[in-house]
Amino acid sequence: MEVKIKVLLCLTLVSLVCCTPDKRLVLHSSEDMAHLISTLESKVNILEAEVSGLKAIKSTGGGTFIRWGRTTCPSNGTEFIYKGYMAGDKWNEYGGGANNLCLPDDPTWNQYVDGYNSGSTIYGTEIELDSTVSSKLFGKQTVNQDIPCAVCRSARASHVMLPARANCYPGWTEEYGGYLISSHQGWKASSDFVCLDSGLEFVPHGSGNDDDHVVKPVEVRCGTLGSLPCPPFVDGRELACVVCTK
Ligand SMILES: [Ca+2]
Ligand SMILES: [Ca+2]
Ligand SMILES: [Ca+2]
Repeated sequence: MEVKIKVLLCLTLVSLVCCTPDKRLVLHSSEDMAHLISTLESKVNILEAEVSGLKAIKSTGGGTFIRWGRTTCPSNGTEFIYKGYMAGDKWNEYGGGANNLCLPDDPTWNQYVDGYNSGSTIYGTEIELDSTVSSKLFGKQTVNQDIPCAVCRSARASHVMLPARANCYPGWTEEYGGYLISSHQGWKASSDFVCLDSGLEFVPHGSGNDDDHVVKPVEVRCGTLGSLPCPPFVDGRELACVVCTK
């Protein structure tokens, strides 16, 4: 079948080359025709190789995202890379990084000096929230539970976390949804706004009140209490979020 396609393509090209009025080519013998077909076949082979290369690039493309609060990746063709622990700054300390990290549960090391040597510090994360809010958002009590995370790869190259949305815009695929979280405004440590999965899992044995890196659901302030408009926002309402890919 492939050979037939090549021959048909060659003949088509021959007819184009031979019969275009302003580029008329006179073939004197069957050898001329054979040479032309051979040349065109070589060009087709080169083009096929280029197409294969482009297909390979496409198949190895894609994007990554962190699924906060879960140890697995969505079962929609998404690839699992690793799982671990949500980590960040201690809630009552200045400095450090303002972003959350997903530390793998199988760390490896370069050179090191055991014992604290006045470096920057990083801690595991727990969530604190009103018990009524916890029941409403997650369907269970989550106070002081430590939060896991998973890093996932989607063949869909673009990803976006939509704050204040419970669903993706048309044409996008939902990876997971939940609630926006960050640190509390009264604390020294900052924490970036990330999307915590509503099907929150807990780190085993993490229910203790560790008070290290701590996050809370984000409640929007609007109207007379802020510069955001009410509507569309509702003052004090917990913001949903969703991670979408395309
Ligand atoms: Ca805890
Ligand atoms: Ca706590
Ligand atoms: Ca509220």
